[in-house]
Parts: sequence; C-alpha cells; structure tokens
Amino acid sequence: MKLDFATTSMLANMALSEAPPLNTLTADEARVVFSEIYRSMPPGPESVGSKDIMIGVNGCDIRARVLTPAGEAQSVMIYYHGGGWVIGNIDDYDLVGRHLAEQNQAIVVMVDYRKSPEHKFPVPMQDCYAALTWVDENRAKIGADELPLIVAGDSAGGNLAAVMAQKTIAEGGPHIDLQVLIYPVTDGRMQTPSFTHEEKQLFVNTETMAHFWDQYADAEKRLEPAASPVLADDISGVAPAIVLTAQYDILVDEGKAYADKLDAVGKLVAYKCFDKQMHGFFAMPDALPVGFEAMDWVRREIDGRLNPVESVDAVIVGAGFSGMYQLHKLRDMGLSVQVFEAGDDVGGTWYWNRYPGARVDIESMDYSYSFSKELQQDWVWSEKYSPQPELLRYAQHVADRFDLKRDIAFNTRVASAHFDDDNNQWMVTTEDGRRVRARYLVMATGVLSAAKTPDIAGRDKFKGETYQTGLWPKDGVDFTGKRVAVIGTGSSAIQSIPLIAAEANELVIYQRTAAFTTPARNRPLGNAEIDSVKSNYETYRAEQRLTPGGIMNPERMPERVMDVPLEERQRRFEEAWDGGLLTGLLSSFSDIQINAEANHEVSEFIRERIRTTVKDKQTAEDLTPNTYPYGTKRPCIDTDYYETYNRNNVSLVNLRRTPIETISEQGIKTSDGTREFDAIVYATGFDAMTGPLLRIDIRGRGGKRLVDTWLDGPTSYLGIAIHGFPNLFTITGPSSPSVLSNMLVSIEQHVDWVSDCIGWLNKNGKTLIEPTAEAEFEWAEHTAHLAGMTLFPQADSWYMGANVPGKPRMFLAYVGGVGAYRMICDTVAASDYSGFATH
Ligand code: N01
Repeated sequence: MKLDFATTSMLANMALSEAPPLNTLTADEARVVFSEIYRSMPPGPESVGSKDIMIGVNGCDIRARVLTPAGEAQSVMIYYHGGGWVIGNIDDYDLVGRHLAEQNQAIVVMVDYRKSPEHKFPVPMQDCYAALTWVDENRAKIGADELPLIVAGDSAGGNLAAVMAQKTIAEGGPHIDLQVLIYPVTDGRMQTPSFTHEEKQLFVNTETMAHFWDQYADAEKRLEPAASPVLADDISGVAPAIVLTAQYDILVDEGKAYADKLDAVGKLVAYKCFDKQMHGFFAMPDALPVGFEAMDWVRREIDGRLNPVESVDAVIVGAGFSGMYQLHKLRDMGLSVQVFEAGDDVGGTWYWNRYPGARVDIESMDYSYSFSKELQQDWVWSEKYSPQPELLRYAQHVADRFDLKRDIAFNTRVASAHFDDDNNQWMVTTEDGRRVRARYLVMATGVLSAAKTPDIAGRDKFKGETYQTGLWPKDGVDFTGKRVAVIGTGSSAIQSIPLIAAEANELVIYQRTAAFTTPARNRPLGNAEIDSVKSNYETYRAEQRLTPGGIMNPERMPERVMDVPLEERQRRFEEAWDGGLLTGLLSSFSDIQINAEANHEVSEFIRERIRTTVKDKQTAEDLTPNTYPYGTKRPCIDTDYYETYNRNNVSLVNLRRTPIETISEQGIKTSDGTREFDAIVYATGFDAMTGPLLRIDIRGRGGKRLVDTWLDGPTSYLGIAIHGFPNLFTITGPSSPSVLSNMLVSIEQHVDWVSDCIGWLNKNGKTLIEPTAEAEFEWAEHTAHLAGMTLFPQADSWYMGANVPGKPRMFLAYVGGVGAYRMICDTVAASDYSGFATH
C-alpha cells in the first residue's frame, strides 16, 4: 500500500496517541474524540461570513449555519457533514464549510441534523430534507435568490445528500441542480469487494462501519433506498452528480457503484478516485493537503457544470495579425477554433495605437501578409510607410476576405487559461465568464500590447484630459488651442510630437532618455515601384524570409567601420541617413551592433545631425543621446522630429536635470516648478514581450503558474513553447527574433510552424507536445550567448526589461536573425520535434 506521506504521518500519530477505535467508544465519547481532531486544525477562511439559524422540524428545532463568501455568490450548497450519522457537528465542520464557501463562491448551509443512536433513521434524513426545503423556501433571507442549488456531503453526509436528490424527486420538492457526493455510504449491505480488502481498512474499517450502521438504522430498514440509495430502482430523475472516492477506503466500491448507476442513467458529471488517499481526507484539508486538491477538483467540476463549457480544438488569444493568420491556418486544417479579442475589431497593434502620426516603420510592401498570392497582388499600399488607418483597413479587409470574424469573440478579454491535467486540455476563461476547453492554446497576444502606466506620484489627480499612445481613443483627439504635455520620447512620442505640435497651442515634452531617430523620408508609393515588387513578389518574399531582419532593404554591408577610410564612412552614413530606412545606418557596416568603437562613429554622426538641426543649443544638447550605443534601444524613424523643437510653441524638459516630482490637478511639477496643462499624453511604452502573457492567469501542468515559472525571466524553447505548459504556443514569444525583425515575417513563420506542428501531432495520433527542460535550458544558453556578443545589454531598454520596475533584466529576443532562426525551427520540426516530448 502506498499512502501519501501526510496520510501515513497522520495514521502514525493516531497509532501513537493510542486512541481507542471509535466503535469501542460510546457515542458521546466518540463525539469528543472527533471534535478534538477538528479543533486541532486551523480555522477556515475568515473572509467567509457566518450566521447560525434554527430550522423547525416536526416541532423540534435543528441548528444550521449559513456561511457566506466575500463577493457575489454563484450557488447555494447545502452540506451534510460526515461522521457515521453518529458523530460530528457543524462546529467541527465549520472549517470545511468555510473552505467550500470560499472556493466555490457558494453560500454554504451546514446542517446539524440530529444524530443516532439517540435519533435513528429516518430522523436524521428527515432533518436533512427539512433543511433542504427551508433553504429553498427562504432563499431571499440568505441571499440565495435565483442561485443554483447544490446538495453535498461526505461519507454519511454523502449518503444523506444522495438520498435528498432522490427524495426531492419522489416528493416533488425543491429543484436540485447538482449533487456532490464525497466517498458516500450508499449500500447498507456492506458487501462490496472493498470491504474485504485488508489494505482498505484504514481510519474507517468494516467494524466501524458496521457499528455506525447499527447505530443508524435497524437491519430491516437499512435496505430502503432512503438509507441505501444505490438500491433505488429508478434514479433517472435525480440531479447530475459529482462523485469522489478514495483509493484506500472500504467505501470506494459503493461510491463507484453509485457513480456507475448515475452514469447508466446519464446523470454522472464527473467521477474521480483519489489515489493514495484514505476515507476522510477531503474533510481534513489542513492536515492532509490533498484535501485542498480534492476541493479544487470539486470546484472545477461544479464550475464546469453550472457555467457550461464550450469545446473547440484550439483557442487563440488575440486578433491582431498573428491571431488572424493563425485562425485562417487552423480552420483550413479542419480544426474548430475560437479567437478571443479584447478590442471590438481586428488589427491588434493597429487597432489600439491610433495616436496622431502612428505608422509602420518597416516598408509596407514588406510589412504585409505573404500567405495569399491573391491578397498580396490585390492590395495596394499608398505610402512607403502606411499610416495606422490604412493598416487597420488592411486588417479588416483580410478578416472579411477570409471570413475570419465569425470565429472571433470581440470585446472579450481572456482572464485565465489553466491546463487540466486530467483531460490534457486547456480551460480558457474570459473576464465575462465564458469558458472554453481546447486541446491547443495559441497566445497571439502581441509583444507590445500591454501599455505601461507610469508610476508617477499624483497621476490620478490631474483634472485635465489624459491619453496613452497605446490606448488611444477611437474618435481621435483634438488638441487645437490646448496646452499639452507629452511624457516619453520613444517611437510613439517621436511620431506623434510633430503632429500634436502643429495643433496644440503649447507643447511641452518631458524626456527621461533622449532617443536616436533618423528621417523616415516617407512618401507616396509610385505605381512603377509597386508593380516591380509585385511582378516578382514570390521570389521577393522567399528572399525576405532568409534575411536577418525579414526585410529586403537595406542590404547589410560586410565591411567593418574602422576598416574603411573616414570619407567612405561618412559617405555611407550620409547615404543611409538620406535613405530613410529603420536599419539603414545599422546595416551600413557589419559591426555597428557588436563593436563599441564602430558604434561610437555612427552615434556621433547622428549626434552631429541633431546639433545642426535643432537651433537652441541647450535643447539640442538635451536631445542628444549619450548614455547608450545607437541601436541598443530600438531605433526610431521620424518625420520632422528634431525640426519640431525649432517651433515657438514647443519646449523640452530634460528629466535627468529636473525630474518630475508630482502630477497635480493642474499640471506637472518638476524640481524647477509647475507647468499647467489641458492634456497630458503618456507615451511611456509597454511591458514588452512578457507583459501581454503574464497579465493573463496562465497555469500549466500541476497548476504551475506562468508568473512563478518566469519569476527570474521568461524561459522557453525557440520562443514558441514553454516547459510545463503543454500544447501552448506563443507567437513571436520571448527569445524568438520577434521585435528585432519585420513582425509580419516572424508572425507568418511562427504560425506556419505551429500549424505544421499541430498537423504532425494529428497525423501521428499524438495529442500532447511540450519542450523538455533540457532543450529549454540549451535554448536559453544559446540566446543569452548570442545577445552577450552584442552591445544590446549596455542599454536600459525595453528589450532588456529595464523599463518596468522589478522586471528581471535579460535580453528578450533572439539576435541570430530570422533566416538562421527559421532554419533552426525547420530542423527541429524535420527531426520529429527534437527537444520536445510528444505523447
Ligand atoms: O515606448 P518606448 P514607445 N517618466 O518604451 C519614457 C514599437 N513602436 O511606445 O527611455 C518619464 O520606446 C521612456 O523613457 P526611458 C517600437 O518597437 C513602433 O514609444 O525609459 N518618462 C521612453 O522615452 C518601439 O520601440 C512604432 O528613460 C518615462 C518612453 O517613455 C516600441 O513600440 C511606433 C517614464 C517610452 O518609449 C515602444 O515604443 C511606436 C516615466 N515614468 C512604437 N516611463 C512604429 O512602427 C517611461 N518613460 C513606428
């Protein structure tokens, strides 16, 4: 016999205490011993409210306790405690009731039915029925109007609960929604095989059980269904049931027999036999921690029954470019798919980031889907860098073209995703209570979608308007004639500042770290250049996928900076400056991101441009970045950013010299005084890469939380999958090229890989895939090693998690380039998913 450790220790303690067997004691003595066991355990949760009431039964009053959970109750549960109909009471069981109330958000009514032998069958059973009727008739009094009604109990209480479910049908009594039977006594004959197993004679043995039956019911009455519910002829009308048994319990077979009987009439919701457990474990959760596990199982099953669960093959979280393509792919493979999207439309990044000037900084002909030849031929981009409204229209067009919206639930934010070890499925719950089971869970939540609220004192006091670039109002904002502050100078600020400056009466920019930005040189796209790409789009895309950044322009030059003469350096830098490409300067030589001296040259080039563009010397100095190498924070490209500081209505506050102290009702107070504003714009960035995943309560195998798993930083294999989280895929997740690349190329590569992987699992009759801890470790070493060869770790960037206080500092993306990365992923797939365990 292999009992779990806690149970063995408890039995050893009981043996040492030399307490006599319960059946050798008088009822009163046994009650004292039982109460002492419970009194030695910690009380249940204090947040649960408690009120004792009296219920009249045939001229006699019985006590009941109403336990009310904090927050809104979801059900009312009448609970009949165990103790062989002889011992136990609602004071002993108070802690059990409290845990049940808290865990299930249930109003729990504990019933102190009269005990045997003083009150023999049918009195205890009649008390229980009177309590059931009273609760149903007095729902308003206990705040249980309209709530589903559950009857529950353990051991002899399980017997009573099962009998209640039958009796109420026979007598046309209260409607019961669910019965929860914990190792119930169901058969007065005591002849099931488990009664003959020596190893099951623990805690409650054959002698004890015979003793309890003798106390409870005379021999001729025991076999009535109202005492032995398994002997009822017809139970087809009873409420659906959840039945739990314990492996080392003489009652295990009669519990199972009743579950089978319920199953035969289609009433069994769930049955579980808890391995290595003995009778009584459920009601002693503090002494036997598996009791909590059992309560949690019961909670999930109740939840599943009361809030119906939908079932699909795959759930996708997010309907941005990743989620949309993933939906299209999986649906094409014949899978049923449910997408959840927090916004009211598709588009992801391009749905939320509607701030003035928002536009892509990768060339549009590159930053678009390649999976459909017809789509890429039909769609016409109007500008070199498409503005946000056009990108959103594109997303909407794709959604319509591929009929995606029918499987997307909009305005629906996912609250949690828990892996159910019993069924090997994910249970996804939305904030509005929808629950969906799925074999596969694809997190297409984006990498820059958890907008960061800056922790600035007094932030909520400001009486004017406040905006966040990453959560911009749909109807836009009119800054005309207003005094506006922008906090932050990253890409979003750099794009929006020139447009806000053109509208506002006065604009003050609060800068903590100066950014490097170069001109975007945006322009309308000519037909000829569009046609030239489109006439060769397939080859263009194929080549694009093998480049380091997933973009065709510019080509990375092989020379090192210091190996070429000064004039050549200057010429290349100027050419790149004029070219208006995000990585123009970075690609002008091979060593800018790995060699500090080389980087210094290009950084100086940009600094000089700032000094010559910005007229006010102090402003130019303040705008000049000099605390990190160029490219180690994400580069920005702009339209008239530095020029904007030459406007009379624009000024810069350097927070390194004069930090923000507080935000007041009227404006912003720095160490050199207060400025008043009508509006404050927070362009303060995102909790990048990990934020979108960690804000969802994701729990993997054994209930392990992703937040705990990633306490020291994200771990994954290939940035796609996480050890301990089977069948969960992260599109462009941490430690994949992701933000260092053209996102559309990385998104398509991940979606294709994930879809192929699911196809392979299906084809090979497998249902589970999960990376091994070793593969994950090796991938972490590889990615960290590569990042360590670059200058990236030198900056306090969001790439490093440095922009979120307390976030572990590590480089969050794969620097080896999308081409090399794709080959690694393809090799893994071709070798039957090496590094993954599959079942
Ligand atoms: O955010 P950011 P973003 N007090 O983190 C400052 C992509 N994107 O939304 O650097 C004062 O870059 C912060 O200062 P510091 C792109 O990948 C793409 O602009 O932390 N200041 C910084 O100046 C980009 O990199 C596009 O010292 C505070 C700014 O706020 C990423 O999204 C367009 C502060 C945040 O800059 C993020 O860009 C837009 C505080 N408490 C975005 N907290 C294109 O495609 C933060 N800051 C063109």
